[in-house]
Amino acid sequence: METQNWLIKQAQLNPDRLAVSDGQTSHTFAQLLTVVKADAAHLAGLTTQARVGLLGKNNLLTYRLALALLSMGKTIVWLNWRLASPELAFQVADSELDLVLVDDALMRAEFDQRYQTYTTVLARPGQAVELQATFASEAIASIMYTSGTTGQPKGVLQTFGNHFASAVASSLNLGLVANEQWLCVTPLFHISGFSIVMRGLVYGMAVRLMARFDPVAVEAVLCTEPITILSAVPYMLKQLLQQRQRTHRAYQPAFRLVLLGGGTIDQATLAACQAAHLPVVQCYGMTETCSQIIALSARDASQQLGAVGKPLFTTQVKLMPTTHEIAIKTPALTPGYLKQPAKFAAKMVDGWYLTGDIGHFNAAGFLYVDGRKDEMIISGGENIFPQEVEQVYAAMPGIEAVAVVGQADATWGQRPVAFIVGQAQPAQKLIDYGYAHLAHYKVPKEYHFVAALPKNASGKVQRFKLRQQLAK
Ligand code: S0N
Ligand code: MG
Ligand code: MG
Repeated sequence: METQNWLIKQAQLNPDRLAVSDGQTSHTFAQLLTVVKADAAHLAGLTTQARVGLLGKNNLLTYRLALALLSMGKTIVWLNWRLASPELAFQVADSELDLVLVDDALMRAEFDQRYQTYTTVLARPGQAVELQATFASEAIASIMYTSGTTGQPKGVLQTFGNHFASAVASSLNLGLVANEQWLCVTPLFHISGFSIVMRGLVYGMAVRLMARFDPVAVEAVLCTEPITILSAVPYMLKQLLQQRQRTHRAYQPAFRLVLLGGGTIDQATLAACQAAHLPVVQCYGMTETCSQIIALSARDASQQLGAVGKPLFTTQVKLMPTTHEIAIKTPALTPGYLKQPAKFAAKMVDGWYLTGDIGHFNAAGFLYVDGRKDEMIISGGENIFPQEVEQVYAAMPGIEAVAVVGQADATWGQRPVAFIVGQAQPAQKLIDYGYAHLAHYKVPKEYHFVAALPKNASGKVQRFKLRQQLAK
C-alpha cells in the first residue's frame, strides 16, 4: 500500500487546523508544510545515506526536522540523548550514519564531523528539493535501538505501515474527538513519544510538545491549555498525582485521559488516581510494535484497575503453553532488527512474536502483565538489561565478576543493584566509571561486595538468590 505523504495530505485536508505547538510557537498543517519544505531545502545534499540520526529534545525544531527527513525519504534513527557517548557511537556505527542532526544544547565535545547542530545545518543555503509525494507502507520510517539479553543493542525497524496500523488501532479504541490535542512529554526518541507525532499526522491532530518532564509545568499546561490526552509512564503519573494532591487544581474540561504505558504500576496509585479524578487508561506495547497493541477502553479503565486491557482491534494475543509468555500478531509489528535477522527470527514462533513478558487473562478477557521472562529492569520507563551493565563493569580493573539485579524502588519502579566479586572500591568510583560508559539511569547506585556469586550446577548466576538477598 502507498499513501500520500501524510504531511502534504493534512495540509490539503485540514490546512487551517492546529498541527503542533510548543506553548509559544504553533503551526497549522498548511504552515507546517511550508516550514518543513524550507527545512528540507537546508538539509538537501548533506548526505546520500538512506538513514539520518536525530539527537534532540521534544521541541519544535526536532519535530520539524523529523518531518523534513521523512518527507525527503530518509529513515530517522532516533538517538536517546541520555546515552553515554560510547553507547551513541555504537548505534551510529551500527546504522552506518554519516549524518546526525544534534539539538544545539546536546552537542558534545567528543562528537566528530558526522554530528551537526541544528543551527549549523539550518544556516546552510537552501537548495530546491522535491518532497516525497508518497509514503510506501513497507518503507522504513524510523529506527529505535533496544538492548537485549546479549548486551548488544539492536535497531528496531518501524515502517510507515507499522505506524499507520498503530495509529488506527489506537483511535478505534480511544476514539477521536474534535480538537484532539495530545501532550507529548515522553521522549520523541521512544515510541511512546514518536507515536504521538505519527498519530497527529494520520488523524490531523494537534501535538503539544514539552521538552522536559516537570510535574509543576505539566500540571500548568493541563490546567490552562485544551489538552485532551497525555501519554505517561508510571513515574510521571505518580508525580502528577502527588502534584494534584498538593494543589487540587482542575485540568481543563477538554482533558480526557492519561494513556499509561511503559511499565507496571501498583494498584494503590491507580486507586488514588481514581479518587483524585485523574482518569488513567492503561496500555501495553513496545518499540517492536510501534507503541500500544493492548489497551483498556476509557469505559473499562475504572473497573479493571491493574489490567493492561484487551488486544486492540488488529492485535491477536495468545499465551505460550507452560511459560505463559505473551505472544502477539499485529500489523504494527516490526519487520525485524537492522542487519540482525537471526535475532528477530529467534523471537518468532509460527508467526507469533514472543514479547518476553509473562501474563494472564482474567475471566472477563482482560490481560495482566505479571513479569518478565528475562532479567530486564524498568526504571522510570527506561529498559535496562543487566547483561549490558555487567559487560561494562566486567571490564573494570579490580572486578572479577559482577551480577546486576533489579530492586523495587518507590520513585523509579525498579533500580539496578550490583553484586561484585573483587577488590572493594568506593561506590562513587564505581558510579563514575559507569557514567563514562552508560546512560546514568543504567548505572547501579548500590554495590554489594561478595565472596562469590551464587551459581547453579551449570555455572549460571542465580539472580533470583541475589534478589532474595536484597528483599531480606
Ligand atoms: C521519567 C523521566 C522523565 C525522568 O527524567 P527527568 O525527570 O527529566 O530526569 P532529569 O531531570 O533529566 O535527571 C534527574 C536524575 O534522574 C536520572 N534519571 C532520569 N531518568 C531516569 C530513569 N528513567 N531512571 C533512573 N534515573 C533516571 C538522571 O540521570 C539524573 O540523575 P544524574 O544527575 O545522576 O544523571 C525520563 O526518564 C523519561 O522520560 N522516561 C520515560 C521514557 C519513556 O517514555 N519510556 C517508554 C518506553 N516504552 C515505549 O515507548 C513503549 C510503550 C509505549 O509506547 C507507551 C508508553 C507510555 C505511554 C503510551 C505509550 C503508547 O503505547 O502510546
Ligand atoms: Mg530557513
Ligand atoms: Mg527532573
